[in-house]
Amino acid sequence: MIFDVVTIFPAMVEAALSVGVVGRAIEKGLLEVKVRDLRDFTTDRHRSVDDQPFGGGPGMVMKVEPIFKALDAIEAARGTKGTVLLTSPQGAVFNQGLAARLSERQHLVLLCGRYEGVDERVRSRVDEEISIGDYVLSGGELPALVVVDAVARFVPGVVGDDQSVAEDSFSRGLLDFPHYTRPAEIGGERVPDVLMSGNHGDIRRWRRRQSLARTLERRPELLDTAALDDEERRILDELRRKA
Ligand code: 4FV
Repeated sequence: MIFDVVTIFPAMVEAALSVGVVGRAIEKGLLEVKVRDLRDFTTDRHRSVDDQPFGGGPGMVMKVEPIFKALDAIEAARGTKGTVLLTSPQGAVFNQGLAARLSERQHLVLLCGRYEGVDERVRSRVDEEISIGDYVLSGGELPALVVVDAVARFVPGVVGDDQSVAEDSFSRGLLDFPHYTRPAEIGGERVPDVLMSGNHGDIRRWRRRQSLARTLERRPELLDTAALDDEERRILDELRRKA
């Protein structure tokens, strides 16, 4: 899978992509991520990427030309234009389902906004606009990194044990079950005995019940769309009766 990320802060993006699961996946060649400095696509000696807003008002707006030149260069280099994504608060709210859908594409291009945002005409070359949440950040780089990280986890081999991706929270639309590791007891708090039992059937049932109970308590709306099997539906009914 190929990612092109267009930003005025390439070092910030490269730093985040140089570590952890995604960093290793890039080293292993499972992913190709090229970070492109938007200023390399400017033509004036000040390498300007922003300008004053028509109609006045605070802040600056990102210019069209450097962004279009960057998209042209990517298309020329890759031979495909890719799926162009703009991260902005006006986009569709990102979630695991959207991550899974995007992971089916071969080539994603992520445009990172800054300042007040991009000139509206940039959207004529944007396929999808994505928001990571209803708050305003100072730039689109962090959202772009969220998208790269979440999508990359669907690429076979990126996450050591593909099983854990399948069990990732939200993959099945539920919140995750509690996790424990050594020490077995600390401050009088013991790890639940079932997890020490070695009985994998009991452990699996306990984890399912915990996921359902936590989802019912914290995010009940997720249960409307979660893909539950018969056993989970039985557990959920019991939890709801007890609630
Ligand atoms: C954002 C978000 C976000 C808005 C203006 C960048 C900033 C600045 N992007 N989800 N929330 N972007 O706040 O995606 O250009």
